[in-house]
Amino acid sequence: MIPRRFFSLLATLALIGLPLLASGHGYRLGDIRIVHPWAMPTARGVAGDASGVGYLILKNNGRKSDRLLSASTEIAEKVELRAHSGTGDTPPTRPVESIEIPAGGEVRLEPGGPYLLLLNLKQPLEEGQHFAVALRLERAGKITVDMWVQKNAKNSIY
Ligand SMILES: [Cu+2]
Repeated sequence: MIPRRFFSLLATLALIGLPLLASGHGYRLGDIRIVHPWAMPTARGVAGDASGVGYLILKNNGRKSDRLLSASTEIAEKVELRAHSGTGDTPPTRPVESIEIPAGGEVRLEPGGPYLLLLNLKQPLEEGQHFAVALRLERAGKITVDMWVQKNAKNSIY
């Protein structure tokens, strides 16, 4: 017989464990690891056709570089890959054809860096929600990841 205390310990671990999992979910696709896809909540009162921004880290354990070619989600009309062009305090961003993931390295889509621009959202993004995003990589192929809506995951997980 398993003592009752064992089960309450499991319950406690589950309570502690869930937030950790939620803040650090990840995926593996060939040589690529995709770490914690997340999106900023849209501002309150913003109409459903607003834009959103999505972030994630792509790590490449392989010997060849790969490239993120596209992303798509049912909740946005279109997803653009965006990167900063030029230098300075607030360099402008522009759409790019792809985002390179160097061999043995990583690219961080995060505030201040490259990002996914979710155009014409069908619904506002509210903290606590999550939604599916399909990613296409040149070498590794396709994967669908779960993107979490959070205020600022950058400070808590990276
Ligand atoms: Cu996560």
